[in-house]
Amino acid sequence: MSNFKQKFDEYRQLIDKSLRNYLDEPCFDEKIVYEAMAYAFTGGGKRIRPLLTLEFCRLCGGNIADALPFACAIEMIHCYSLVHDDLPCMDDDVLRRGKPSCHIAYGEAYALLAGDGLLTLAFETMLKKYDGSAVLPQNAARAALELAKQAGHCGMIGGQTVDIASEGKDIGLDTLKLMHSLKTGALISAACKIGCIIAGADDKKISSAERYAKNIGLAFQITDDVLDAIGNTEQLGKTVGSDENKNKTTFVSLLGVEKSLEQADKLTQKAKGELEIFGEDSEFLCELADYLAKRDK
Ligand code: GRG
Repeated sequence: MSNFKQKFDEYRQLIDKSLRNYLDEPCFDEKIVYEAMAYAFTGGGKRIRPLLTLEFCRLCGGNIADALPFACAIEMIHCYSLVHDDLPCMDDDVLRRGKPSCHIAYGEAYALLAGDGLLTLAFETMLKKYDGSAVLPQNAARAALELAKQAGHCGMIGGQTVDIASEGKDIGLDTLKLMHSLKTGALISAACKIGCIIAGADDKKISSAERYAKNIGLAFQITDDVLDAIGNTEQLGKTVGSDENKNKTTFVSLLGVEKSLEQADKLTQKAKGELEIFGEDSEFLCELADYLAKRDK
């Protein structure tokens, strides 16, 4: 096993365990939304966003334990977005992470509430006081503000809005890039920047982390489009071919598979260039950029 794979798996295990711990026991007998929230956490997510937060924090000299609540908050928001995205009024998908989507398992109303519950739990988790935490209150507030902005109507929700407004229309590459920079890129940006913020890094490092995020975010989405076009449902744990079935404009429909992969590669190289400021210790993030562009799930 290469070092990369080992570190990736260690981070994932830490994140999986911590997510569970941040979800306190339900405060009354009716546990269904609590269970739906726990369900939405589990089932083989790659945990890319929280992993980025932890690694950027470490690279900037911070303590991983201090970044953990923030990393998990980002994953909670990601999980909520997947639950809501799968609802019949959105993408109407029945399979997520190899399991029935949350609304298939718990019904639409509870899935909606579970998504809302995860969104609010994210802010509770970031703003709670943890024994021994060395995070400065101003850095915690800055991180929470960053996540609120990137997840909101000028970020991820904005991307989803562009997506819905584009349905049934022929959109060009610029609109497609805008949509994905918001829908996928905003949360990835938040993840990278927040890792730096928690470690108290300077603005130069935060800006480099943001540019790294923008490039891997777009490469990640291009790969997602390619996987939807030529991947396999079992491997991916979600329905493939859904973009074509829904007549969606994608990088593959505009550029074809080969050119899309070339673009993903260029963006990955650019992302890696942004790591120079972090020194030689940034090898893991270099390999992560490659992994994201070449992944098969
Ligand atoms: C709030 C309804 C609503 C939507 C927000 C982010 C988003 C917009 C919707 C989620 C669905 C989606 C396909 C987004 C594109 C980004 C993407 C490829 C998400 C999947 O992320 P991975 O591959 O998933 O990191 P895992 O399962 O590994 O966590």
